[in-house]
Amino acid sequence: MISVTEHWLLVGIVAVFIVIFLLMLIPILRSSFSLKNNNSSSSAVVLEREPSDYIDVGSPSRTEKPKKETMGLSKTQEFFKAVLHKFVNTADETRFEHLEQELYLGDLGPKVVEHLISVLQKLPISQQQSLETIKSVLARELLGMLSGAVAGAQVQDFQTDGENPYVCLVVGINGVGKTTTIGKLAYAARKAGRKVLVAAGDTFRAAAAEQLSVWSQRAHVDFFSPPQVKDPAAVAFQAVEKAKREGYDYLLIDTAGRLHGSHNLMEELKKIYRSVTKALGKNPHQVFVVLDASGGQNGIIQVQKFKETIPVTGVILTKMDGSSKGGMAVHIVNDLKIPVLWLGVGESIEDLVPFDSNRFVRSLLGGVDSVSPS
Ligand SMILES: Nc1nc2c(ncn2[C@@H]2O[C@H](COP(=O)(O)OP(=O)(O)O)[C@@H](O)[C@H]2O)c(=O)[nH]1
Ligand SMILES: [Mg+2]
Repeated sequence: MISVTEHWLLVGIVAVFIVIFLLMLIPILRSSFSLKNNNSSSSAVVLEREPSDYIDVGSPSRTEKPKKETMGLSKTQEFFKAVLHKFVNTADETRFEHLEQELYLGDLGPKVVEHLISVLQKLPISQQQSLETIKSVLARELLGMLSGAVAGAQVQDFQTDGENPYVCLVVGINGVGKTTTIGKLAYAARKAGRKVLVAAGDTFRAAAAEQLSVWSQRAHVDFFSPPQVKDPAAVAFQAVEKAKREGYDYLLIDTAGRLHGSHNLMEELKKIYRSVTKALGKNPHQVFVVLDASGGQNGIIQVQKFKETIPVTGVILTKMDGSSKGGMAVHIVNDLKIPVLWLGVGESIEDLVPFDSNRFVRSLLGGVDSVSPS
């Protein structure tokens, strides 16, 4: 039997243990509570991020780095890999016919495909069956074709050659990614040290200016959209005047993109072009056509139409991340003699990669040991 004193002593010791145990639980409970809170407000946190946070703190694009390394070409790479494997492993006489048909599906365009087939046919049979030889011969030929219209490095680096404001018109049909691409370009140009202005020349859709305004905030650049002005040519004119007056280095003008078949759109673009020329005292420095890479051959027709209307200086291929039609870039450069300048590889502000023919060809072919000399 224990005495009353001993009984109370035991109760006291148990009570002390309970208190210590509870004190140890507090930090654990606290951290799990705050974790829950963070989770519930994570979308708000993302919206309020500074652009620099997109690089440094767990941004979506950081986790998608390989996409940038392959220039968004992983789907295109898979396609070409399967085609070439099949070719080198088939002894059948019809394999060139099959290869030709499959390369057409790769959206390289008929001229490019015919040339590649004729070069491969001239190789000795033993070399036709070596995947490495085939890849290095194709790499040499594709690089040659991509040198037909070289993307100016100074354009990709946002150099203005002392031409301020450096004015870029961004055109393309609806939904290809013009506004998104302007956001990405503005962000990259600002990071390159330029003072950037973006102008809402798409007055056709009410939400278009708002969308560009959001991108300008994300990119931390200035936004221009004069209220009540419905004529896109007048917006462009006033934007150039503002850029001149306020010492902007870089002006990006968004435009509407109703169907390219629409006569009105092309007339409107001509008018915008003339308007910029008038305000600037010379032609705009760049006219970028934005193309959705998943559109394949249809995109080639679009570029041709725009080229007939205004002097196009470069193409930006978007949505490469979801497309196996990266071969389009070769078609554009080789046949239309227009450089491909950037590739859009996703929906976030950093998902824009400067086009580089060496990296492009290596990614397309899934790596090349050496480029065979001609
Ligand atoms: N996956 C992906 N989506 C893109 C890319 N560029 C644009 N988009 C999406 O394409 C859609 C249309 O873009 P928007 O800029 O409004 O096109 P616009 O009508 O030509 O101005 C939007 O949902 C964008 O997020 C890209 O490179 N990759
Ligand atoms: Mg738009």
